[in-house]
Amino acid sequence: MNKFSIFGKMHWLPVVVSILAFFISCTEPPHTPKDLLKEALIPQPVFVEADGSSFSLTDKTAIVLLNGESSEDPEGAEKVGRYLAGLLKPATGFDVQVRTSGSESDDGNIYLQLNDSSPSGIAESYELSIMENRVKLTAGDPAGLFRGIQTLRQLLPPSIEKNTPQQGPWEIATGTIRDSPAYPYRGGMLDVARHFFKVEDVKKYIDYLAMYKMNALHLHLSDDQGWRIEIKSWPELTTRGGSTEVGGGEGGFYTQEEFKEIVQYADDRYIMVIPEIDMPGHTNAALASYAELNCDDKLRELYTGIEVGFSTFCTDKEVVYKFIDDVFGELAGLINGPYIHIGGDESHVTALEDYIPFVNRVQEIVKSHGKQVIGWDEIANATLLPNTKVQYWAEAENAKKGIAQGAEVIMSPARKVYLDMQYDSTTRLGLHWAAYIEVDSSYIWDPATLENGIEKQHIFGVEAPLWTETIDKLDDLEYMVFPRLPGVAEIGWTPASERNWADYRLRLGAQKKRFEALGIDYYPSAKVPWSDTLVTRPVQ
Ligand code: IFG
Repeated sequence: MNKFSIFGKMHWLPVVVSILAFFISCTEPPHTPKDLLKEALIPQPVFVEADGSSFSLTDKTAIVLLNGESSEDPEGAEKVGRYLAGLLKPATGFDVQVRTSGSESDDGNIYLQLNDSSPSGIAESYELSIMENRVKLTAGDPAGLFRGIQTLRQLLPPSIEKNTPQQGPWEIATGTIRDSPAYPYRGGMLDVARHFFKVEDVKKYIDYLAMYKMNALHLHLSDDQGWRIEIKSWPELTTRGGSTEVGGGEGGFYTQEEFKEIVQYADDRYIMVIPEIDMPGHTNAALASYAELNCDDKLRELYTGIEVGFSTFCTDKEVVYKFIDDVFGELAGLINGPYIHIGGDESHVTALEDYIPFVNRVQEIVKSHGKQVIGWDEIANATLLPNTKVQYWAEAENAKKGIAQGAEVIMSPARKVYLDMQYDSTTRLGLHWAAYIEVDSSYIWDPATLENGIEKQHIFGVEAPLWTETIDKLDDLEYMVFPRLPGVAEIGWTPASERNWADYRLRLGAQKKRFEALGIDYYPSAKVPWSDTLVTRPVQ
């Protein structure tokens, strides 16, 4: 008997396979972005226009550098092109070629064009034009191209951030983005004095600043608990002053070669490094390294606690100014930007009549080395040099004294952007002397209206400090920095008129998969609708 066997001619197999394929394809279709307006970008660009299709990045895509009209810095465009190729490779597996010449005729490429000015006339501006058959990014300076790359990066699926090959497709919604920063200075500060962070961790922090179009890294290199930068003419500063930290750990310091490595890494991301040597207060590490810096010529003990305001340079000894001149002379030769930060905060044991001439003289020393001064808001009690900038952290009256002298202000209100503040009373890390700062509180403010008397035209920019009395590892840094840092970046970049918490919280929630892809240990604030499925801006 010819029994029908299910293993007869297997005519049924193709039918089963196609039914299975249909159901699989219905479960999780790859996300094909079609609406640029729904993409969750941080900072929110100034102008976005969608045209409803998508561009596909493939293994045929090349990065082609177009010669903009008389661009001053052609190698800048190539540097950005190589950075982009490096960004794309790990997750896509594509060996994206960077071509220093080529025409716009070939389909599927990304074109970078560096012009000698931008339509907005604002530094770091860019225009990103995404068409079905090509992407074109133009800017008036390499930094603008670099900022535009960060937008392009956020338009790709979050899996682009992974460092192992991922499943595509790699599609980008089409349209046009024109963008430029509201403020020229948008920074993050890292206190490496209370707890030392090694070069690799500082580079990671620079990566985070770069992702959100920030352009300044303020490194707090010295304090009561530690001196973190090699000064060849005063070696005890690091051999002794760098030998410990809060809690008594081993501390550490950057050799000048390591510091130059940090500066180069930042420079490659169009981020300037601003070194701070805090003075005349917050100086115990130096006072414990060289007896002559003390008025009584007695070496101080190393300090591993977290009190402030108990130390001061001896402001009436000439050797102190020789010391400062040597330190700033060596530092000035190591940095890529025009600024040196002289601190000036919490000099509680320095008499005001000594503090003022001290700050006046230190500004002249910085100027003699070709750099401009930034200082905490207390320095406004001195006579500020024309380019000196005042960093507002606690006393608005000090900031206004600076404005009265014609100084610009960097806005770092502790109650809004001190990232070492606890989110709420349950946060296991951080302090709360200024405020508990949840994600919404850190975002819902406008630098130009926060304080009467401090208006937009007085403001150079914003900066989010991370003090590290209670932070000693990268995971803890990430927990305090994310998700508040992106909000500060948006405050520095996006005009206040374009910002509101109801919209921002949705865009922030859509960053979840990006944070996870990057291995960022962020604080999952209940204020934010963290979203796994939505990689685009939920419809409002
Ligand atoms: N204030 C001190 C910092 C640090 C901070 C911790 C400034 C300018 C409190 N000075 O902020 O050294 O201790 O939140």
